Order: sequence, then structure tokens, then C-alpha cells
Amino acid sequence: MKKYLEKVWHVNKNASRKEIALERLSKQKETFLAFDEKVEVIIVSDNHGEKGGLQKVLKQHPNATHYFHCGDSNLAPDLPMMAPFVAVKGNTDYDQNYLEQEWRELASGDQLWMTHGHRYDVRSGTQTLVWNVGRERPKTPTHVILYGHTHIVDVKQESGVLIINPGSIWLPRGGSLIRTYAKLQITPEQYDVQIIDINDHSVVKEFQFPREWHPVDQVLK
Ligand SMILES: [Mn+2]
Repeated sequence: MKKYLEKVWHVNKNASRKEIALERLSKQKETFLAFDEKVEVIIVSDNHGEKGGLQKVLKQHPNATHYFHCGDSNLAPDLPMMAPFVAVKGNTDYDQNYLEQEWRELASGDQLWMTHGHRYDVRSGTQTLVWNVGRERPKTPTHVILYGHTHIVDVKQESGVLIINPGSIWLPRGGSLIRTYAKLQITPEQYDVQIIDINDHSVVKEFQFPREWHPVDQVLK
């Protein structure tokens, strides 16, 4: 009898989990499609203890909707220049208040995943990162992935997912001597990504990608 009850409970629990996931997904889709404004997202990474760059970014963009820091800040989260940022733990961050990854639903309804990247072999490319996004949070679509660690700018869209590495705001690598951060603007139809020089806030590179909801059947497998 006990065994039977456990089995029934297990089945019901699974069914209800799927129902919850479906309901959450339908709400997420509703928010994503209903979005009709403009959202501004500021993304920085790898300042390795340097504070001036973050202060400049905040002064230049005081009214962004969201601020993200992809790790290796080497600064305490409650410092004034870190407080506005949602930040993750890089391989050289030891503050226990930072998590290895952060998930956020943006004001546009986009689902965003941020992780520093050293656990996903990003120095060899973003395949492992993209492959793991579904494993880290199954049954949920992901529209934007942010990572850092390489100190090299990387902006692209793969399988409908926008991927951004803003480069380093302090120690650029990969042949570039420009200290950069990124500004992502989201409108209902598209993503506009600017890579910006911290020195004079000039736009170094600009990218546009279409914005579309992911097919639901891929998500719920
Ligand atoms: Mn790193």
C-alpha cells in the first residue's frame, strides 16, 4: 500500500511540475510579445579591481534599465560603483555574495543568463556555454547569454540566442588595446548592441539582430 501511494504521488508531482512549467512559459511568452518600448542594458566585465571605469560607465549611462557585470570585478558588491550591477563570480573573485551564475527576466521579457565563463571553456569558443544553457535551466527559453573572462569582445546570435562578451573595461586582450563595455538596446523587433570605448564613450562596433520568441516545443522536451 505504501509503495502504491508513493508511486501515485510521484506521478502527480511530475504532472503538476509540467503544468507549472507550461503556465510559467506562457506568461513569459506573453510578456515577451507584449513588450512595446525600449530597454537599455549596460554590460561590463573584467575590471580586475579598477574602479574608475565603472564610475565613468555609470556617469555616462545613469538611466539604463539594467546593469550587468560578467565577473572578475575583484570588488565588494556593496561598493557604490558595484551596487547598481547584477554581478557574477569570476575565477579571481572571492566574495561569497557573488554567485557563479545569474538568471534575470529583463523588462522586455527577455530571459537572460550570465556567467563568467571559465567553467565553460570560453577560451576555446562558446559551444560549451550554449550547449549548457538548456542544462542549467531546463524548460525555460534563453534569449540572451552574457559572459566575460576572455577579455575579448564577442557579439553574435546562435540558435536564436544573443551572446555578448563586452570585452574588458580595464585589461583588453586579443590584439585590441581598447578598453570596452557594451550597451544593448532592445526594441520589440530587434537587438542593437554597441561596443563602446570607455576612454571617450565612442562606438567601436555596432551589431543588429532580430528578436524572436523561441519555439515552445524545443523548450519543453
Ligand atoms: Mn576571468
